Amino acid sequence: MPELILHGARRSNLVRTALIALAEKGVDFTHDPERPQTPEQLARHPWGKIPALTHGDVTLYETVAVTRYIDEAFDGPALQPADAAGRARMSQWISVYSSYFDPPVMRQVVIQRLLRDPSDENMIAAGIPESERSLGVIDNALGRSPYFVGDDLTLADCFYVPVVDYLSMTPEGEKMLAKTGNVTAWLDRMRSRDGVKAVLEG
Ligand SMILES: N[C@@H](CCC(=O)N[C@@H](CS)C(=O)NCC(=O)O)C(=O)O
Repeated sequence: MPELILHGARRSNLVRTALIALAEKGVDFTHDPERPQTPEQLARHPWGKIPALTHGDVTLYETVAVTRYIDEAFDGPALQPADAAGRARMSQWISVYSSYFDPPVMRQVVIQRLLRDPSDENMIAAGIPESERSLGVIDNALGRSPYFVGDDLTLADCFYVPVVDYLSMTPEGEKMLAKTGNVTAWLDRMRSRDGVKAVLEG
């Protein structure tokens, strides 16, 4: 079996998504903590972003492709629902994540508050209404089932948890999460899983 390598610094929320999928699946891999935009990463990803994955002659970028490969190419617990409706709902939540959740929550609030010095206060303030709206939508969904799609963790949960975990470390996030009890209960549920915990605390 060729060596499976995940490329990308663990500070990235999307690298964390892939690391959680690997941990939940129980797959052996090597972690290459590559930074974005290096010549090596540009050779794997045309936009130089992280994560990317290599496995023998397979090279993949885009987290949705990377995580689907992790789930489908290796033995271990299934990270995607078995039925068509469940798989479609999982895809819906991953698409919602990319289109409506990550841009305001991660890019505008979390990155500015936790990683930029000085933070762009205007960008944070502008990101709060859409962050609240997106959190409200996922709060409703997580009031109906313990995970995004039913009773079991799927790839959808792996996308959201690194961002919600980071958000909880910001004062803005603390206030928003105080109003979304289903999201905070889900975050506790996720943090209690060995695979998730190892990545978030690693
Ligand atoms: N659509 C890509 C987004 C990847 C992405 O934006 N990764 C961020 C880290 S979370 C990154 O590489 N940022 C650095 C850069 O844009 O140069 C995916 O799903 O993998």
